[in-house]
Amino acid sequence: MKPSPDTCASEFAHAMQEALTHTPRRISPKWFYDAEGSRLFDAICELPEYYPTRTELGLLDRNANDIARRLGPRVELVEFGAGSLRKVRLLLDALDRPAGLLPIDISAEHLHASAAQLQQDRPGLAVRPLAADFMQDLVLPPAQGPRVGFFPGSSIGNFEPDEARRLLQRMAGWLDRGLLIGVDLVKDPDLLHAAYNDAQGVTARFNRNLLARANAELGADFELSRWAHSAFYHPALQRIEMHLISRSDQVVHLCGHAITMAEGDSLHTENSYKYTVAGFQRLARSAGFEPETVWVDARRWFALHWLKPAAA
Ligand code: AVI
Repeated sequence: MKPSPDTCASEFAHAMQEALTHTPRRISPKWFYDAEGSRLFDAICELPEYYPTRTELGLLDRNANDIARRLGPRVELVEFGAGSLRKVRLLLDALDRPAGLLPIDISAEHLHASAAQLQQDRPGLAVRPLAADFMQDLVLPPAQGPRVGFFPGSSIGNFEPDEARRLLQRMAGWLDRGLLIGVDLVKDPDLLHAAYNDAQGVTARFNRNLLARANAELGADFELSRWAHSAFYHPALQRIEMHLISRSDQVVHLCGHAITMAEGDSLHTENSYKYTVAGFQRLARSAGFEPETVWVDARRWFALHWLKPAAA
């Protein structure tokens, strides 16, 4: 497919060109999430090795009443990176007369499908989906009740700590009641390694989907079989790094550019930071929140933090 000048002027085209022509080669993980990427991420959440989703769902389920009491009555929930809306259903079941739900996600198609399904299941709830990148300027519609943020899945770990602080600061400005946020904990590197190198290769497909998306949307000619998935834990930085490694010398064409990659060259596609409870509380404090309660599973794999806005 020959790319049109329009597609080559898109933000994604710009991000891919920048990533491939600068060293170190690096791109934001937000570009994983086209419709197929969102579907693959949902499949990752079902994998036996990928413990965060199940562990967080267990925490929400076991502590739903306690959580609901702390969040308070008639709140409007704002879910960041909403995806399939599976987790927020548990919260909605426990909350006292929730005033509404504002799910925000970058993947419009996936968001609208999940929101329509939820609206059908809960006709009395005001569900107002917002397809947006909450890292960019975002204007929320007028609130329908005290606002509580819900940011599950440890998606905060996909931001660099400085970016994470800035994002939390912005959230503190939007949320008058507080933020419930899921954060993956520092743990045995073998468990982390397995979670990002699953036996069925779904994470590898998710990683390579970035290239498939560039082929489909930008007319690029990545040969997927010539790119290896690599994910490893960096203990000093407390993060999983995900890369795509060129398996051979090759030339890739993207929007009029011929880009040369040597065997072994890497495109860094994602970081997934892990935090201790105290480490995350420090970050939250530096962003204008006061950590209140934290729920942790018995194996200490995952934490759910309830953060209140710090008193002015
Ligand atoms: C969305 N995010 C929290 C996932 C994570 O674990 O960092 C994305 C992911 N990447 C590979 N597997 C899952």
